[in-house]
Amino acid sequence: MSIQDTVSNWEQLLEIAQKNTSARRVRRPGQSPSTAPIPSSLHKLPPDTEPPVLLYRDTNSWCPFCERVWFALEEKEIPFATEFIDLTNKPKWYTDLVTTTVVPAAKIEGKLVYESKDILLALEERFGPTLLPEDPEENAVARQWLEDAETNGVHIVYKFLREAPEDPHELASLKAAFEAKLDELEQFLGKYPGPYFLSTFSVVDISYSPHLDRLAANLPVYRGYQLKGNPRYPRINAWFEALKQRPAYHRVKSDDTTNNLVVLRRWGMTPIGNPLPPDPAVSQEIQFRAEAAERLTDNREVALGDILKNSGVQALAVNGDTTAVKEAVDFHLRLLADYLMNANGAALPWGRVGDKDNADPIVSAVGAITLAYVRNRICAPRDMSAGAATAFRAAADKVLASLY
Ligand SMILES: N[C@@H](CCC(=O)N[C@@H](CS)C(=O)NCC(=O)O)C(=O)O
Repeated sequence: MSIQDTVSNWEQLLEIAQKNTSARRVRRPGQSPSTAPIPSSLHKLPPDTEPPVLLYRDTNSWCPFCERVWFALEEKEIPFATEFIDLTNKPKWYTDLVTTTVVPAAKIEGKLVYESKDILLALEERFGPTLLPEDPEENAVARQWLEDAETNGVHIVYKFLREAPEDPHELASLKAAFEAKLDELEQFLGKYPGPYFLSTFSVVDISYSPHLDRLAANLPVYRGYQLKGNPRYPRINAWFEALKQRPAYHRVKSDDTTNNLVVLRRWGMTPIGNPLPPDPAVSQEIQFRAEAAERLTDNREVALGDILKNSGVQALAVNGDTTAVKEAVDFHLRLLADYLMNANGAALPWGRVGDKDNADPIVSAVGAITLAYVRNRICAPRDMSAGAATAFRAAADKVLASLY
């Protein structure tokens, strides 16, 4: 029996994975990103009808402002289409269309709107259920807090993360300004009953969520500062917990590892902790494992091409023949999908792969590169949901540990 036969084939893997998850994405051959989520309410549209909203957002799903709009569309269950804009090479038609040239922008029943706050308000005007309080006084507070979220979210809160003054006094004063802002958010959260900013979930929660999520992931790793579990911010922590109850949030949110790698890649910041921290609660839930396996299996051609092109693995080709390298990459991807589907829990039930004493060192090396590469490359929610990405990375680590 060849080592290839020790693992399920792709067809078997796709079948079992799809039985265990309802998550589906559309493939986008030759495009980036190579898959796209299907809005949860698209099925509500009569056949051959254009969705009422077209959202322009970034290709990598890294943009917190795009996340706001996506979150509102999912919360309000508005069917929408997405056009991805590559921010490293913006198409001329986009910069001609949107004068600020940034994302997000949206066409709402054909009318162009940009600036995330204005898009949220435009969606409120046109579609229910409302995410603004009906009580006039509370409504006025909501609109003011929405304005505040612009400055709090970006200019003040991110300064402590991004600016790294040499002078410790300057850093201390950035930290003090940051803490004062969070203290103010604590106060806001205490104004109305319940865990949200207002008496019900609203656009204010939506506006803060992408920024506070990113900060909660980044600050421990880049500034040694904990937001989650910090007794100074009990209401912010209760608010994080309340968000977790919302299905729309899970569809659009990222995970801590993605958020930390983005900071490293985009801003070149120096981590003082591991930017790939173990995720606090590695999900063993079968639907997340199945979603991860289904994504990998369905999109394996693109994953294989990406690994061959960008991971450096081709350097292991003997005499320039890449056939064996390709086979070994494919095999290890299958091993990963198989582990996600068939091995639950801590141990690899099928033990170490093949006969260790006679293992081909190049095959093992290709496997190690493949697994390390995909673990760092996967990006939520661009490629799969945050829960699935967490399960994916944990599985990649486990399979990697079984190679040598
Ligand atoms: N105030 C804007 C900010 C949008 C924004 O900064 N978008 C960034 C991505 S996170 C962007 O498009 N950057 C590309 C660029 O500046 O060229 C909003 O709320 O919509």
